[in-house]
Amino acid sequence: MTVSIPTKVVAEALQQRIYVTQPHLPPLREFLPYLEEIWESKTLTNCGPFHQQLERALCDYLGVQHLALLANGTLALVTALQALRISGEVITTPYSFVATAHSLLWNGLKPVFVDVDPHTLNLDPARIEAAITPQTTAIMPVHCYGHPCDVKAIQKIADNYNLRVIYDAAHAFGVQTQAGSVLAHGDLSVLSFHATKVFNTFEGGAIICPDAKTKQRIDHLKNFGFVDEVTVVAPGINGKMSEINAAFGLLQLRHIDQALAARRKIDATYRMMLKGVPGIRCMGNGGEKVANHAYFPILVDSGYSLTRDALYDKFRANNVIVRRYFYPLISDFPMYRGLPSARRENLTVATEAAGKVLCLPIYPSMSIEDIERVVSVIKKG
Ligand code: T4K
Repeated sequence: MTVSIPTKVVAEALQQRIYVTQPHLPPLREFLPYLEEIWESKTLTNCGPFHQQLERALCDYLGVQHLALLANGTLALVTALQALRISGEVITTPYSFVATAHSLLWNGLKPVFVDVDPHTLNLDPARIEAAITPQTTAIMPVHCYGHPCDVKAIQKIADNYNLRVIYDAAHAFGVQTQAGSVLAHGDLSVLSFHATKVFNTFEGGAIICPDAKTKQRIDHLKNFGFVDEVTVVAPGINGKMSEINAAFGLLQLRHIDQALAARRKIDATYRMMLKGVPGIRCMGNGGEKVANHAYFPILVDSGYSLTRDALYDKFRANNVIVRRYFYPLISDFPMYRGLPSARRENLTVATEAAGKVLCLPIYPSMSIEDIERVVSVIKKG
């Protein structure tokens, strides 16, 4: 017996998967000379020449004074908190990747969740003061999707209450406001160079710091606390970036402007194609002068023909792997939901956004045909 499968079903199954992102990879042949140099020198790690070169090159590219490379963004967050000797309670956002709050738990700190602003989905400064207690020592906001936080308002509160500010800037590589690099705000900013990020070193991260002394402390902390062969000043971790990752970062820097330009074009194309689709809202710019288009979040409102989750399932059925960044909220995960600040009624804006958001695919090599395929799933409803 022959079973006939409708041609439409076959065609859909044969369509290539489109993922929410794909890492930007320069031509392999361009990486080989770096590898030859590593093979020649036999320096594989421990802050070797490529590591040092990348730190300098990133300072120049990003327009910041001091930068310490780390093995990934999570270790960079954990180390940043240690570098400033943060204790007690830290005010943070529930609307982020779970690593933001995990970095606090790894340091024995208590996260205090505060709701987000409905436009930027970043920590709402108007709600921070009410969450401050005598135990509060710091604020950890996130420049979510690379959209800048209200850095001025946050700094004002921090100054008034003598709090430190550590920005989780994992999404904010290259973002600039009118005042220059968004990474220059607060006491420290932390970047991620994970494979899924705008600038990737396979795995990697960095801490941006304002002075050489803090950078030196971070450099000690990421190397077990060693200052010299016989002196250990803190219970540091092994957080060093390897020479292979650093070399790859140097190569990536040669291609980054091209990659950012490609993202800009895709962002503009989506906005043009999705204009006027009822119930679909593209998240606006967060006031940045130079954006990095790290993500393309849309909000699925009640005016759309499907719920957010039904649209998510429909995408999957069409081999388009969109993601619900950031659902569930961090405050809903088991290790956080018992905290008083994790109550849903305390986080209504974040809860609503987590129920509406879908991040559409965006990456430099995305073709116009792929963009059209993504948009057609939405338009078919
Ligand atoms: N703070 C914030 C605000 C963050 O967003 C993150 C990381 C951190 C801190 C911590 O930084 P790191 O310690 O990671 O440096 C991904 C990433 O793993 C994570 O780095 C990122 N945030 C988060 C938002 O997204 P998943 O679980 O969504 O990743 P995954 O493996 O599902 O990848 C998404 C898609 O990307 C895949 O469907 C296909 C594509 N992909 C992924 C990888 C890893 C590739 O094509 N190649 C790859 O190698 O978390």
